[in-house]
Amino acid sequence: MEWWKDAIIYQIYPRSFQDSNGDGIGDIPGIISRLDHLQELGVGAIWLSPVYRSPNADNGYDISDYREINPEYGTMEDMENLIAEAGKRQIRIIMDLVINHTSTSHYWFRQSRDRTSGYADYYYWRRGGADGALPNNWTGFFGEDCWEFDPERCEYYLHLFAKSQADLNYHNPAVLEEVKDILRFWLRKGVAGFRCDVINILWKDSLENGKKKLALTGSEHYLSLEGTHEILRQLREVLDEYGAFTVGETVFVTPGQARELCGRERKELDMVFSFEHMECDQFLVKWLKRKFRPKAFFACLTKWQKELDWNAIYLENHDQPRSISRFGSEAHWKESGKLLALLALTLRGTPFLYQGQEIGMLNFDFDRMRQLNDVESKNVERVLRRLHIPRKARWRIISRTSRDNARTPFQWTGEPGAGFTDGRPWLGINHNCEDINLARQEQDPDSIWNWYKDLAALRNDSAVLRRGTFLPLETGEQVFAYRRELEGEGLTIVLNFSGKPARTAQQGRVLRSNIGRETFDGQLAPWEAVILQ
Ligand code: ISL
Ligand code: CA
Repeated sequence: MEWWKDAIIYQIYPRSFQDSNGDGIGDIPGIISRLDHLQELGVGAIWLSPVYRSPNADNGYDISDYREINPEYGTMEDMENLIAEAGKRQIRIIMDLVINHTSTSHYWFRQSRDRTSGYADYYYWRRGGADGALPNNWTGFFGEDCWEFDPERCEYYLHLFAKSQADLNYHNPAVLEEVKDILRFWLRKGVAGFRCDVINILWKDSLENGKKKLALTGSEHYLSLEGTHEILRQLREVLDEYGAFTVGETVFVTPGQARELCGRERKELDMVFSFEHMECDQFLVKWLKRKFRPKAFFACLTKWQKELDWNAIYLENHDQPRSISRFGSEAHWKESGKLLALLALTLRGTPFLYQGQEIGMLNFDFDRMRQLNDVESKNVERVLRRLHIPRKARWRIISRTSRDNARTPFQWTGEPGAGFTDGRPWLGINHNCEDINLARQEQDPDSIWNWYKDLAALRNDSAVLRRGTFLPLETGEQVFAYRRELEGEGLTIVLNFSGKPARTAQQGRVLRSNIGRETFDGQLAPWEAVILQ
């Protein structure tokens, strides 16, 4: 029961994981060829970012057919093979469920342009104002307006993300029935569950103007509303027929809202990805970075550990810059990478590791816009240009926040193509690939990769780490210490988030140390991380 409390889950961004046919694009046969890597790491499930048919305006988060595989990634047979091959290794497959919006190339949307079709109300269509004004003043997630005029229907449609991602209208019950069918389709194929994209914004209570804000004007009309809870409970009935698991990506949730979305008794989601700890290095909006303050980060993690019984633990995903570049130190690459690994694998909750994290991949080393692919980065660039922000400043903002930081191809080897492809990769490979790659780290017993494997095995073997309670011990300027306890046994974790040495009051016998220490006297080296018994 509740296998997902014991498993480590690994996120694959298929486009960048492993190419098998030299077209420079990662694919499903490529993933199958790397399952042994995941088994070696000790993961119990894979969350696959979208592999459905899609025109790729947002790399698969704009779906044009939920029952087909994107031909760039392979065939349905490949997908079935993946489920079977992963199964042989006791690895479950979790699909990405993107149901807030579809691509405007989806059949539903194309039909929806015709008011007399059965699909007329599948999306939010509205007339604009007489003076050419948009239907309301909402602003979207990618930093621009969220209404687009469709000349065929002569109305605007709502899109909270890119303009080819039209929001589905859940006021129309037919939409939810369609989604239930999609769930059944995939569950019958043997997937274990879903990661539900921006799932707490499904229900829009009205399309009235919102209170003006720096970002996301209008969000009070759709963030975590009762209508969404009702939808989730209905979906849960279908999921329960198959014993399926869900993790919701829930934007801007408070712990209280998160409890309402994933409390056991609520019968909605199993757990949620919250964002607060990802906001510790930003100012008001994600594009404005400020210095990372470890103390605020510790306080935030502690708060969520205390307020939720079970968290989805993550430091990286396909939308976030790499964690070493952000919370650690590229100068202390190995130590800080290992420290972050220790954090990710010892908090209470289900750890989600993102591809490349296990070898300490860093942010991209691009130097101009043209090298980027991310639709969000491109939109933001346009907005900044409109605001007359000079080029250098624009690049500074975008390069630190771009989602492409996490999307460069996986660095399997130090060869050209990084072992990812024989062809031209769809997105540039980081030049540090000669130093940071799996092949090299496999040879080095002291590598980040071997450390991840070791910690994953430790967690998989340790009931204390998997199920123990969380007790905060220290949340200092640079030291974070906490204890995990279960049935009289306990482990203490001490982390020094700084290039400077530190002292801690914690004591114990060293079970793991990222600098190979054997005994501990309370002195911490720069970026030192230990587990004490
Ligand atoms: O991190 C963010 C943007 O950089 C968030 O605002 C993000 O857009 C939000 O978390 C929603 O993300 C999800 O839905 C998007 C898709 O682009 C992201 O990749 C996905 O994770 C729209 O489907
Ligand atoms: Ca390919």
